[in-house]
Amino acid sequence: MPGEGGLVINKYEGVIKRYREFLPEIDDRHIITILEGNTPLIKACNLGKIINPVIEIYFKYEGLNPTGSFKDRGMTMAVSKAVSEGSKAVICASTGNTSASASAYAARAGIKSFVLIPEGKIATGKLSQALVHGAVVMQIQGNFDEALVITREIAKDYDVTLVNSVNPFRLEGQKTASFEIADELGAAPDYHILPVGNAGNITAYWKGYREYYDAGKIKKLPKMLGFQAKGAAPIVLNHIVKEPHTVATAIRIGNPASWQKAVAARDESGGLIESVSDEDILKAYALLASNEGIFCEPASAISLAGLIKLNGRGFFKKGAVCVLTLTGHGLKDPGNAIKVSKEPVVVPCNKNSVLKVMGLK
Ligand code: AN7
Repeated sequence: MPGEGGLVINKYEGVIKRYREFLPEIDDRHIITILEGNTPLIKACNLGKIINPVIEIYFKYEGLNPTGSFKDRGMTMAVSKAVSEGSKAVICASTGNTSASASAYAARAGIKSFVLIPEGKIATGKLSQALVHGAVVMQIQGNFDEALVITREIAKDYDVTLVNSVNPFRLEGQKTASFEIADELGAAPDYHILPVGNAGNITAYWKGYREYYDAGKIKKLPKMLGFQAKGAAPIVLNHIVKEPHTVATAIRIGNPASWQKAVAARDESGGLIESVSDEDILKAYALLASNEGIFCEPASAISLAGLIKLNGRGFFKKGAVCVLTLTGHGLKDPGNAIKVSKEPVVVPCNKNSVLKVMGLK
């Protein structure tokens, strides 16, 4: 399309239009998009030296989606489908990001949103998003898993569309992240590393890679490496965790809805799902922000914590290409950033005092 001055502008119209041939059919007039997707794949430039100089590390920075997380890729598809079917309301249970995304896309579509979140256990930024987008926000006196049960029952019996990742359109949209990575690298990575909470995203990524492989767009498949927090690691432990706990509230989930699909992604790809301690999650979180200038939320930093863990036992061969999904933006959870950082210095209001702190006097 020619823009001003004859410049050719490639107009980006969101993930549905970009990857339409791989997605469920939807009429143009029903597409609800906030131009999600098209997020950068950023090559690590300093962490290699610190962690392992002979592997390639890339970050798929999903925090740069419109509501600050990967959920937007799935939400554009789920809400567009809901609208095309005449739905007037959506509902979800959420550890935070799904509620932020659902309420934003519902606002865009001009329909209602109802969100159930665990009381006191979601990051401030995410709560503010659901509220400002006009959702009816219900703080449940229970955890995510319990809220999801209630949500599923209501969606079954009433005229509201469930937009958790048990809605298959969510995973359809989310798989577009694999397409973007493969398009950009010209191949699949050797390893794809990501957090596992309700286990929708690992399922979606694996589906995306497989579909690209079947279409002949990539010649090999990656191994999927998923990570759960130690206190919320049902797949690793192979049993439901009744009272999950972790500083990474986004993945504080004890009974993932896509449990079996995540296990299939792990096994079919020849990958693994392991756990990492909160302490190591926070270390990776600070390491990433202070060495690469990339700010993600704690749950996202588990990708890097996982890579560091595996690297410590010599897991990666020379030249291995690793893509890490950074699922959500750091600004969603400023409290944790402040906790892991040095306190700001209080300085009297004069130049000399400032110079002293700067080490220049
Ligand atoms: C930043 O928002 O489950 O394994 O309700 O917000 O696909 O669940 C969030 C999950 C990783 C885990 N990183 O993805 C919700 C919710 C971030 C997240 C996950 C979530 P899944």
